[in-house]
Amino acid sequence: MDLAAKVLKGDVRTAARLITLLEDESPQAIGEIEKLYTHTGQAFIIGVTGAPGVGKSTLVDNLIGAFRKQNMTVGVIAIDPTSALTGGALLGDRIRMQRHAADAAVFIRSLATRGWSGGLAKAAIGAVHVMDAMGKDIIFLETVGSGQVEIDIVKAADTTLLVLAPGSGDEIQTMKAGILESADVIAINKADTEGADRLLSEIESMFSMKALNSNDRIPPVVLTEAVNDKGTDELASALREHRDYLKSSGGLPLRRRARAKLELQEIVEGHIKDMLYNLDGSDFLEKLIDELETGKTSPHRAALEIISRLAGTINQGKGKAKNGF
Ligand SMILES: Nc1nc2c(ncn2[C@@H]2O[C@H](COP(=O)(O)OP(=O)(O)OP(=O)(O)O)[C@@H](O)[C@H]2O)c(=O)[nH]1
Ligand SMILES: [Mg+2]
Repeated sequence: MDLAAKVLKGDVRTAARLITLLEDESPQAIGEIEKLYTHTGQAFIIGVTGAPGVGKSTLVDNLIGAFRKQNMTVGVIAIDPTSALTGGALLGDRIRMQRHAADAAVFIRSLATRGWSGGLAKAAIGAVHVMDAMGKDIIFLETVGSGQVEIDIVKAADTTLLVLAPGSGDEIQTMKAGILESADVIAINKADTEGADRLLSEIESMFSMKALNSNDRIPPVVLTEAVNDKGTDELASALREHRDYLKSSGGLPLRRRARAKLELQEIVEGHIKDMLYNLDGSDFLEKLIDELETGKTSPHRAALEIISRLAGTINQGKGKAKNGF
């Protein structure tokens, strides 16, 4: 039996293996994900983002408990952007979510890519497909909201949960632009610590000013104490309400379209990067560089020549990238 067929039957070990192949950007993974693609689209995907250490994993662990009480099956993909540098797995996240490790209906996976940062988004979306095809009802995608790639990943979710915590001073100011705007639900975690109320009123006044200028939906803000499992049910309800809102407002297909677009862009970029990489050191490229040096061509003209050459390669069917998909 192929990997995809086993994943469709819910086989966790095979799913884990397929995600490893995705991380390694293995060509075998391409075919398997292709077979799974038509079986996806059922899961509800929740992106969880926020600064390092605000309590994302502890909150997700609590939310798993809340959704399991309703008999929903859950997948978790925890992404660590730093692991792309160290190549290491994210032990911290798995330890925080240990409570559900023995539950067969819960599948938790940390993700690290070793290649260029774009590979991270590609592997993350691939891992979502795997968990979706396995039949998980809810999929959490946890990522630190620091770089553009991580923000893109979270934007590709159905619902984005932004986690804030008091204590980091200019928390809101330092949030990467775009994150606050893409939040559908906000949790102010570590409500047991100094400054949570102040953070709450800052956020509320910010959104009430915004509300005067637009008809946008104001995200609900929930106070949580993840270490004490407090506020979990309220947070789970806020997430469910957003899902219902997306369904009733027609916003869900738009989000899914945005996700399909992101995935498509990642794939195209992957192919093009592979082709450029293959050109490196070739006579064609060296000759162009010679011409640049001697002023026979301009960078813009040389770039267009490269592009038309790549297009020609694709037409001849030689452009099949080794790793891209
Ligand atoms: N006081 C307090 N500490 C908390 C709370 N929630 C989480 N913590 C602690 O904050 C630390 C970080 O928690 P994590 O859940 O790992 O945070 P994270 O956002 O997933 O961290 P990264 O994945 O490393 O970005 C841990 O030591 C938690 O025990 C809370 O509600 N109150
Ligand atoms: Mg974490």
